[in-house]
Amino acid sequence: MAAVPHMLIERLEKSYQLHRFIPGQNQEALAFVAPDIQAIVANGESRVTADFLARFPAVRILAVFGVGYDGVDVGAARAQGISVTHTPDVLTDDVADLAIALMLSAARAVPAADRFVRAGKWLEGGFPLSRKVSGSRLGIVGLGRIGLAIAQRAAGFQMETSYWARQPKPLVPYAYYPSLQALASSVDILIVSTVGGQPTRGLVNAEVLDALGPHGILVNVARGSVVDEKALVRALMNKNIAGAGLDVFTDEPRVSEDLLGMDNVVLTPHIASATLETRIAMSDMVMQNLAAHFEGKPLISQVPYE
Ligand code: 8YV
Repeated sequence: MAAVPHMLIERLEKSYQLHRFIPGQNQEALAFVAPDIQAIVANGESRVTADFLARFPAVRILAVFGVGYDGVDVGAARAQGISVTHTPDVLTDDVADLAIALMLSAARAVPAADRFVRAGKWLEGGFPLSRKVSGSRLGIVGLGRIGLAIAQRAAGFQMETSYWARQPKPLVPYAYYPSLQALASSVDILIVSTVGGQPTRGLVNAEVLDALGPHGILVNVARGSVVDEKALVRALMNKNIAGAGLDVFTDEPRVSEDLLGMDNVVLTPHIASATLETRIAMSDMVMQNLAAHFEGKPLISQVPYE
C-alpha cells in the first residue's frame, strides 16, 4: 500500500502535531493518543473501517490523498460526524495520460520491444508485429471525469469510443452500452476507469474478457478490485485476450507471479497520479481541506454521503 507521500508529511508537520499510523506496527502508541486526534489523513488505497474510526472519537475530518475513497466506510464516518474529503480533478489528466500510455504500450508491445533490443535479439531478426491503435474501437468502463479525459485523448487517435456506466451520461457523443459484455464484444481495447469498492467488484469477469476476444486489450487504471484477476490471468494464458496494461492489482503491491511472467502484459506500480506536479496539487488540496475545516470554512472537496 502506498503511504501518504513525504512532501505532504513535511507540510502536515509544519502546521499540525502529526502521529503516523503504520498498520501492524505502532498500534499501541497510537491508541494512547487516539482520543486527542482531531483529523485523519489517508491515501486512496487506505482501508478506513468503522472499527478503526471508532477509536478516534474526536476526529471530525478525514482527508483522503486521492480521488478514490472506496476504502473508506463513508457511512460510518457520517454516523460519527466525520466529513470526508478527497482530491478530484487535479489528477484527471495524469490518470488519463497513463491509461493512454498503457494502451499504446500494450498494443504496440513497447516494453517487450525494449527488452528485445536490450537482450541483443535484434541482431538475430525482427520483432513480431503488434496491433494498430489509431482508428480502432475503444470501450471505456466508467465515464466520469477520468473516463471523459481518456475519451478526449482517444479522439486524437481517431478512435471510435463507446462506454459502459451504471447510468447513461447525458450529452456525451459516445455510444452507451447498458451491458458491459456487449460493450466488450464490440471494441478492440477496453479501458477501466470506474470507481472501486463493492458496486464494481469483479465487474470485468471471465464473460467480459471472453467477449473482448483474442485480439482485445484490457487496460486498468481504476482499482484492482474491478477486474477478476484470476479470470484475467486465465484469459491471458489461454489467449482469450491479446494483452493487458495494468496500473492496479488485487493485492498490490504484491503482483501475481503469473502476470509477472507474461510478455504481453505491461505492469506499472499504481503510478497513474504520480507526477511531481500532480502530487503537489493533491497535497495542496489536502492542506486546503484541513485548513478550511479548522477555520470553520466550507470544505473544498467533500465526498458525497452515500
Ligand atoms: C494514489 C489513487 O495513488 O487517486 C486515487 O484514487 O489511487 C491515487 O491517486 C493514491 O491515493 C496515493 O496513495
